[in-house]
Amino acid sequence: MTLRLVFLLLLPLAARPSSLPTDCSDIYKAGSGLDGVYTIYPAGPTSPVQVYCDMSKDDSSAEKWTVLQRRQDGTVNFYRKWDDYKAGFGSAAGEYWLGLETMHLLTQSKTYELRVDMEDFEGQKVFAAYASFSVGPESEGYKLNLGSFLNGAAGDSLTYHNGRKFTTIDKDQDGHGSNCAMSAYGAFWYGGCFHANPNGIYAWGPSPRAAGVMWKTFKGLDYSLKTMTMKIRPVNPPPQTG
Ligand SMILES: [Ca+2]
Repeated sequence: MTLRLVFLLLLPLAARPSSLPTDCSDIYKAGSGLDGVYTIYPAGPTSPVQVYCDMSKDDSSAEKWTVLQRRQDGTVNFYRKWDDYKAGFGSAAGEYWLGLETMHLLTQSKTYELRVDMEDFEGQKVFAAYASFSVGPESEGYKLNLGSFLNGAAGDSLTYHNGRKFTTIDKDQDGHGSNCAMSAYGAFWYGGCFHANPNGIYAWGPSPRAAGVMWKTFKGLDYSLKTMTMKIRPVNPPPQTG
């Protein structure tokens, strides 16, 4: 085999890592237009992660949604410890949490906007949209960096959590004297404690103990929602900074 032939055979292999999809938008642009479970590589070829892609045919944007978190039927237990919230859990085909480390890696390379979709048990569907979303490194407690509230009938229950570190039942980084993950039966970027509790216990509607899947500006803090989904897509072009 000539050196020239070896080079030509190796070239596609060498080029492959840079073309691995980092998010659902990459997958869509590579030709896969159907909603469903795909594998993304937020930090190169050694970091495959299964994720649900919302390719939203109903909007004209060329950028598509990568689902970070989804509640819909209570089949997955979200009352978990730090290691699970760091690594991710559940099934990309159903309820899941993508994982803080993956969220951090994913949001380093592009600027993403966030949309939170939710529905109550009476069939009312609303959302809340934010200009940007990223998660800091573990050394900074996986701090939430959230842009301004854009729109959505759900109202803004997430700005309260901007700049907070992530808290679980076994890692208290909140701004409360006790542990909000314990009192809210969840895990989140708690302050003292929350306006939104997407990872709370699945409680089928009225939940007077303020421990359910909640969004204060939509149904208050005594109602656990039927569904909640957090998803991100690249902002194109990225907003001006400075
Ligand atoms: Ca605390």
